[in-house]
Amino acid sequence: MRPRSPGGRAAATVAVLLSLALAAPAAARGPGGGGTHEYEVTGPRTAAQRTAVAATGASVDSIHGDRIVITAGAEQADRVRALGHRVVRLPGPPDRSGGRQPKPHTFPAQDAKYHTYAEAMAEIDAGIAAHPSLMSKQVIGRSHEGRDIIAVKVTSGVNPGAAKPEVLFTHHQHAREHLTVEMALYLLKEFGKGYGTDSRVTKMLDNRVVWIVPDVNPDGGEFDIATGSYRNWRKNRQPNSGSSNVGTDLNRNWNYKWACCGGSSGSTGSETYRGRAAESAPEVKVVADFVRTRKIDGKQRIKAAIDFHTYSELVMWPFGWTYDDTAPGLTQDDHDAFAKVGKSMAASNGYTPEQSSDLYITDGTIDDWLWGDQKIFAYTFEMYPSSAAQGGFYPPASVIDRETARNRDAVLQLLENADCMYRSIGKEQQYCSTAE
Ligand code: 3K0
Ligand code: ZN
Repeated sequence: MRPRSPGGRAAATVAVLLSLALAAPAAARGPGGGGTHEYEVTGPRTAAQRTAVAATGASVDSIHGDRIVITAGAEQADRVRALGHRVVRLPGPPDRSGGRQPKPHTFPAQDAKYHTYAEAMAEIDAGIAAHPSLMSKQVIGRSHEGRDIIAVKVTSGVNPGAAKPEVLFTHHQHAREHLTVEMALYLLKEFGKGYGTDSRVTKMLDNRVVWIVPDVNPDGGEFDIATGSYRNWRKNRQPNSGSSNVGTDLNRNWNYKWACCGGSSGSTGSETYRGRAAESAPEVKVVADFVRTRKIDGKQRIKAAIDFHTYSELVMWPFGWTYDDTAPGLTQDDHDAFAKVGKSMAASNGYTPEQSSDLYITDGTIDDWLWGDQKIFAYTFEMYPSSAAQGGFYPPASVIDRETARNRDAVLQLLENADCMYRSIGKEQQYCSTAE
């Protein structure tokens, strides 16, 4: 989501999408679907201009130079036009049926390698059963529709008495970003396989506690595939009283500077509807409550985090609510440590590193809350692909192995830095000299 490749690739977007989506199903219809579509918008070049586009209630899905892709309803698209931009509707999600009749509640036939909620839970249970001394599962709460939201704890029995620094990985706040669940399953597999065989993994699991929340938005994810074709759904599935519009954007519902700064919407029909209050979405409350339980004797055990999203291939750090690099609660040293480790992770996975607000202003995001409220070094990764032309939110299943493994080194880097993020800027003594 960054103006990093003006020209070539962007210019091809519309043409490739048109060819990709022949026979594509209508986007985001159905109960509370609201008739949203993706549009290519030509014109906005600056973060402020993109923030103005987002302020219409659209979600900004990718950015290439002065061309951006948004998801919006027809009225929001008109408002974007009124800002003076060119707006062209794109085809709906790709048809991956392979010519077969869609089967409700499953991924389309050609994407069967992606895991439904039930399949992901079953795979996780099997992984835990295979590595009972390394992994355990906690049900940390339930989604609006009553699905379990789980956290998997991964750590070895070595150093049992130590307060090991903890690292949190969260996945799938946005329903259509299914690749992020595959990322969680990949990490669990790697940790299971690598403990005792890979020295880096072994060292980390002896000295860290890893928490993986593989599916923050199970209801949204299931809704997205409920017809057997994709619906391009983003939010959760919580009804909004007095409105037929369903859902809250979970990544605008966190309790730090919620609704502060024009980075979310108060309209239920918006893709970035922030909810009626911070933590009004049960899924956000569940994860936030879990994070708060990790504050023990007044000290937050979780030191670092990654929240996985798609797409655009970015590594981002806070804040999203302000364009400024530093702000109350985010010092120059904090910023420098964020940027140093962020750039190093990006060098390993080939993503683009930047502050979240370089894209557009957001408020009520998980990263701003994790840092602003809990002082956890929290990053957002926007995974593959870099553009809509490569599949956007729906990359083919053939890329799952490659694109999850692509983040292996970055994840290990974060684990290695988590005990003292300020070591990365040569300030370990100043910030981490007492036992952390
Ligand atoms: O912190 C952020 O900037 C979040 C970016 C994220 C969002 O919530 O707008 N982008 S996404 O919705 O396309 N995954
Ligand atoms: Zn997302």
